[in-house]
Amino acid sequence: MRIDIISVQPGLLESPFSHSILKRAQAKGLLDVQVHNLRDFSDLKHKQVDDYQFGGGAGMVMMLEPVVKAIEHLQSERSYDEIIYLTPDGETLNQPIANQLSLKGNLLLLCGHYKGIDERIREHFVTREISIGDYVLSGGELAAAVLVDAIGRLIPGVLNDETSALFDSFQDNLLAPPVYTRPEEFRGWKVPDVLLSGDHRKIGEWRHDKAVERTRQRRTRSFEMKIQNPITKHQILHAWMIVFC
Ligand code: 6GU
Repeated sequence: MRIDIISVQPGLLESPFSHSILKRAQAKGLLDVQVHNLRDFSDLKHKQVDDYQFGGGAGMVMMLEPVVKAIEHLQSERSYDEIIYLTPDGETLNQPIANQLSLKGNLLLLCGHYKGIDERIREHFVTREISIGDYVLSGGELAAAVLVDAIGRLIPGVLNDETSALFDSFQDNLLAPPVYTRPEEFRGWKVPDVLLSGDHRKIGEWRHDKAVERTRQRRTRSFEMKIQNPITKHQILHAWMIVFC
């Protein structure tokens, strides 16, 4: 998968993709992330990319021309499955969206800044608008990093144990169950016996029950809808059996 990112703050995107899983994904040739400085596409003397908004009011708007130039330059090199504008008023990112985008070939991400981009870019180029939550960041870069991480780890071959993404929180509409590692006891705090029992069916059931309990406690509003899917429990148990038995 290839992801191009257009940004006025490319420095903010220097390190998020150079560590751990995303670094490995790129080293393996499964993911290629390229960041482009919007200022390189400005024809103005001081590489200006923002301007006052028509109608007045505080706050600058990202100019049409440099953004169009950047998009069309990239489009001349490859075609994009989606041109995604990162903006607080976009649809809120969730696991199904990340799953869907991880199946694409080429993505172009456009990071918003200031008051946002000229509306005509949204009308004529942008195919999808994504937010990472209902709070305001100073720019779309950190949101783009979040999106690339959520997508990148889902590309087949990126995670060591390909099945592990299947068991993430949200993939089965449930939050993840608690996890433990050594030592078995610390300051008298013990690891639940069932996890040490070696009985994988019981462990699977315990994990499912804990996941349900956690989802009920922490996602009360959406819980009823999620747990009403009667095949979920069966599917999860089945998946655990495949992995461990
Ligand atoms: Cl995508 N951009 C900005 N500026 N703020 C955000 C966001 C995006 N998502 C949540 N808050």
